[in-house]
Amino acid sequence: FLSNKTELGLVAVGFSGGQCKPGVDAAPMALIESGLVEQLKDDLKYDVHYDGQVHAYGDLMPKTDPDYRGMKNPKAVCAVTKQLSNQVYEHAKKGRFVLTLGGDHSIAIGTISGTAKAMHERLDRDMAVIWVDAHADINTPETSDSGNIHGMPVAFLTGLANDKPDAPFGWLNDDQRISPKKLVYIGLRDVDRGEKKILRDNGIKAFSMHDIDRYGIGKVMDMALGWIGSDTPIHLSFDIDALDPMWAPSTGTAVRGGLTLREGDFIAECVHETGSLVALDLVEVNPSLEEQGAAETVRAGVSIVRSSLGDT
Ligand code: NNH
Ligand code: MN
Ligand code: MN
Ligand code: MN
Repeated sequence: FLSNKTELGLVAVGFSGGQCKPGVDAAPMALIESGLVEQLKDDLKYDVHYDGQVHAYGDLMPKTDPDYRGMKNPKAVCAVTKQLSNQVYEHAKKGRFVLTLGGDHSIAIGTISGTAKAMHERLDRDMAVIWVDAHADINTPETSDSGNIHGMPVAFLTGLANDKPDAPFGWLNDDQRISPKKLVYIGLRDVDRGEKKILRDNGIKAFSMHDIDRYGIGKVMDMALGWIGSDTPIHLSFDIDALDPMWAPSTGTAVRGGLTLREGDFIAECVHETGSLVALDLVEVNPSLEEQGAAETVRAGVSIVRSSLGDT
């Protein structure tokens, strides 16, 4: 009921300005070169709408980009996410499932705002977001220690880091935002002090690795999907660093004690089975880090995508 299941819009985003390590912009090409698009077409029978490009948004890059409220590259991230939001929206409003290959996690400001707007328009419904990550990415510019915007996208998307209309991300309208009540985290294990307070103060649902150890991934998925409820469109934003570095070593901020690849695939399969999944982001694969592990990390990324799209 939510999207025409055979139609898929693919957006490849070669952007790394939400953090400081180069190389994450090369992930879309690595994923595509490993045969992902053919697999979506031939094995999973999707009608793939892809413009054949990895977008680097070179024309949008500002000449100078001084820090603003401690944020690094604010103008660049703002311009890229605004443009990406429209690209994703154009696919989603046609009823296509939207697959976005990042890039660092700052791009979720673009992808989620794009699908949220399309779901508001098409279905008059608030969309839910499942954020699978070692990190909560809900720092405000003021609580962030790093200034890296990839640690802040959820704060902007929920409106918790309210911004003035003329400031970066002032372009986000209410219909492009999500409710903190419709947000669920899975896989957390490296959450900053300020973020913990934000999660607590706003009653945000979060399943940490501790919860997964205690209940098992099956029960956690039942609880996560139960919280969201049926008949709600879901956007899955999957940071590859949610997986243990054993499975995904090539990522900017690897944290030990993470999900097995099988648990990651299981999460994706369960969300697919709801029939409510409307979009997937796969982010933070960085093939230039831990080069011996790059192929393994790309394979893990492909596996998560396939599982999200109905491969069993
Ligand atoms: N919380 C830290 C920050 O705000 C790290 C975020 N890094 C990530 N997030 N990779 O997924 O900078
Ligand atoms: Mn078509
Ligand atoms: Mn992240
Ligand atoms: Mn992360």
